[in-house]
Amino acid sequence: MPEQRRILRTAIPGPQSKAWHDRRQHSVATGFAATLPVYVEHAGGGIIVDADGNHLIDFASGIAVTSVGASAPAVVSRVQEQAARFTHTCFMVTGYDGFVEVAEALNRLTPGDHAKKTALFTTGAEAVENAVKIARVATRRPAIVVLDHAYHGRTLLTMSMTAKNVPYKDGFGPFAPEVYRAPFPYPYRWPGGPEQAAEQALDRLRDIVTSQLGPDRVAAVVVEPIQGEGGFIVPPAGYLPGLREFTEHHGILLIADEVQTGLARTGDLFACDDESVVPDLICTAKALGGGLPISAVTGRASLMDAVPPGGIGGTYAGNPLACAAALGVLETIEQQDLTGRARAIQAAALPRLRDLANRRPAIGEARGRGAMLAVEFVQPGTTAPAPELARQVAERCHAEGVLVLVCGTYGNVIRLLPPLVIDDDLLADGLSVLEAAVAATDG
Ligand code: PLZ
Repeated sequence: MPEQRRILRTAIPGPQSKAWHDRRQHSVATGFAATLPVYVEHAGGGIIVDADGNHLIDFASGIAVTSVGASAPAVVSRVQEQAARFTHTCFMVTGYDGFVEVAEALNRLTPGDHAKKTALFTTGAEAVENAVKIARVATRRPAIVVLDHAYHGRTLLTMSMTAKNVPYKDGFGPFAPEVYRAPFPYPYRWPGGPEQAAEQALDRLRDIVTSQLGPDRVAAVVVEPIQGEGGFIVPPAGYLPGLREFTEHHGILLIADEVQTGLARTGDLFACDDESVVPDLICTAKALGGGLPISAVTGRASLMDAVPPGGIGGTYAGNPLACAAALGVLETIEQQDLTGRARAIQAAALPRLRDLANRRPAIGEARGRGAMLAVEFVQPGTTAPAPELARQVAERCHAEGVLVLVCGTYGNVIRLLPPLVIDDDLLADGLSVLEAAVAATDG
């Protein structure tokens, strides 16, 4: 594991990274964004080492993927062992132990103690898309309800389910049909104030479903229990249980997209656990594979088995290397109590972010749960989004060797997603850099 200390040897990016970036400009499609154009040499714990030997503090985890670290010993050794046994068979052709073991583990660990089954895939979008396919077959209903600020992926269906136009949808239509949208209770921006958000958002959704769509045409409501790309929006207490109650009453499935929130990130194994909400289907990806591409749909056995053999699958779905990695991830989460570690990160960081929000008028709100934390930038004295300020603060952090990501429907939220294994000193150092960057930027 690289030395767990922020070290700047060159400007960021340094000459080696710049050379790689130059080659990239000539060879890689411009459609891929580049948050910070450094090129990575190795990574582990809370540190990313770039091609110039700079040690950057990782507050991104490759977008909530490397929760156990980018080179966790249990992941590395299991993947090495599996690679030497065999790399691929295609599970639809001939089976292997790892796929079954990951399915068993997810059936056991996901919310609810009913009979469950699991289907493995490769990406988060694929999990969400398959959850919709399963829900439509199981209910024989066409319509899907999604929410404002939602992010579900970049495939045609999941892009259609995603809320934000630029950059995800602009020019890529026409979109998939039978996708309808209801408000998400965004406490900071709810017109009636945060106390009203849960009940009023539920009222609108109930009205859309009953008076516009017809409940018996709606297969599922798909919800991120804490919204990720949309701005780390935590719904008020009562919203998710209210959604559960309403959907259940109408035989509408509740699909939790826990692609970003799942696997210990929020201080519980799943964000739904916080209010003991039991979805019918739950989508996981990202942290599940610790960096190897794997995703899953886990749900009620009766629903999962509504699809006949051959109806779902994929060449690489539940690839053996990715399954080996997932077993290493689950082992690491348990052995190192990473749910507890996520709560400890919240305890150390959220008070500092709240204090910063109190001191700096350009921060409208600090929020989040576990190691999924954020600050939202506004024009001082208003709630008008300040995306330019968020971008400048992020750039300063990058220049000082702290990798943060910007998100939000309005591009004005800086989010912190450190690996759960980051040590206390690195976390504290990274937060100090962020605090200084805000102070230097917001005038
Ligand atoms: N559902 C809740 O957060 C992926 C997107 C990065 P894939 N979020 C990162 C980008 O700009 O492409 C995500 C998510 C939620 C689904 C997905 C999609 O997961 O593995 O990227 O397909």
